[in-house]
Amino acid sequence: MKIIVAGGDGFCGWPTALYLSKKGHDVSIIDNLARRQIDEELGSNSITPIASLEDRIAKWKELTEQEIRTYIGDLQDYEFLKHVLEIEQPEAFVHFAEQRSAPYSMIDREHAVFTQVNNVVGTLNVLYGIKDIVPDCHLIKLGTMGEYGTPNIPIEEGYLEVEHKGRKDRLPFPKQPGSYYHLSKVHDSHNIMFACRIWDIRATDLNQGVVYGLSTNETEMDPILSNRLDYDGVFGTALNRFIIQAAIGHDVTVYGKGGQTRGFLNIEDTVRCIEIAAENPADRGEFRVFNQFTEEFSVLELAEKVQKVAKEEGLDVQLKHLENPRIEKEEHFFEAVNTNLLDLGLQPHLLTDEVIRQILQTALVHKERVIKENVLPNVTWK
Ligand code: NAD
Ligand code: USQ
Repeated sequence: MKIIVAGGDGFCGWPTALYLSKKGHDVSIIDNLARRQIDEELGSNSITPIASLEDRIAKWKELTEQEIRTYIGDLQDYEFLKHVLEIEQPEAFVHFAEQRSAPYSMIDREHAVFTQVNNVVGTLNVLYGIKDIVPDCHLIKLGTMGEYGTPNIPIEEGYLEVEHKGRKDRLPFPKQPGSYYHLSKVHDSHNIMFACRIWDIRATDLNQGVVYGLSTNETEMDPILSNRLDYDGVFGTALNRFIIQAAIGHDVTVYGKGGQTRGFLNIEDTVRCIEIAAENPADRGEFRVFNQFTEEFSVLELAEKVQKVAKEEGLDVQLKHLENPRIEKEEHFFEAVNTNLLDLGLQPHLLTDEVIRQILQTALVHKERVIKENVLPNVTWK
């Protein structure tokens, strides 16, 4: 299958591009390298050293004889995007290429505007590009579980059967996101749903939970293929960040009470979920929603798991409840349906102590690279 992976230089996109290429798909990457520039803006880095995209691609070709073509450019630039779609004629367009940090979007007005313009305009351009150039192409769009927020009822996959004043309908599940970043995903979902309805586009919105881990079989083939692993207060996400904190002897930073519960999945399942979506495309005109996570944990549960494994490795790690820099519920009901991907064959890699140990070992190898001043959160919602 001809597949474009937009955002293919990023944390989820890079391992996905390699996995799909290994599976024999004809893969090309679009990326404007914005994430590498944001590292410079924030004075931050990935704890794992990451090679340039050029070197990554050359190494992949050397090891596997598979070619991944790259297009360096911005999805907001419609002429650029049109050019790529005309050349590639993709059957699937996997769209990871967005600003994905909630704290980054909450730094100030400029960062909120950047996040929403980058994400919403990029996705609108992809929708127009599919309509005008490759109308049969399947859009596989990365959304987020955070679109739903934390309602006091079980979260369904995209839609809710509602009975109101004696009438029934299947309506989009209510959205109560918790940052300008998460809101950008809601705006995307609405735009995609509308485009499916008016232009007969086929789309799958993958409402992904928090991703942990960093390696897949492909990224482990050579250090040049290593994936990025974020730990700072802006881009580091709950479990990965806690493990790196444990590796450098930092307190594990539980925000507030730590009862915040989210869906989580291993990066090895992210790549497989994309493959499943690509191999089972949505119908023309269908806006399909899958909740892409495998397990639910509270932040405090994760912190305790990390503390336990770190202790077994001889590391004395303390948990610290920091004043929560975000505005969010710290004790709440959370139960979400995730059966669509399982029904299509996803076999989850669950979170075991061994998985935590492996990430911890990688973090210990590179712990000298951590910039300690970046570990505590410095962006607040207030
Ligand atoms: P990332 O920042 O590591 O990767 C995103 C990539 O997209 C980067 O390489 C960046 O340079 C590129 N990009 C951003 N804007 C672009 C634009 N306008 N044009 C071209 N390229 C652009 O992020 P990630 O963690 O790999 O996340 C990928 C996607 O998955 C995002 O849409 C994110 O919202 C979603 N997601 C991530 C997680 C997670 O835990 N990491 C969880 C749920 C959903
Ligand atoms: N948290 C802590 N301590 C920390 C970091 C986070 O307690 O040191 C808490 C947060 O307050 C929040 C929860 O952990 O309650 C999750 O935060 P996170 O930073 O791990 O994840 P989030 O900001 O929601 O964003 C990440 C990705 C984003 C993706 C989202 C999936 O950056 O791209 O969309 O996970 S989800 O959370 O399901 O919406």
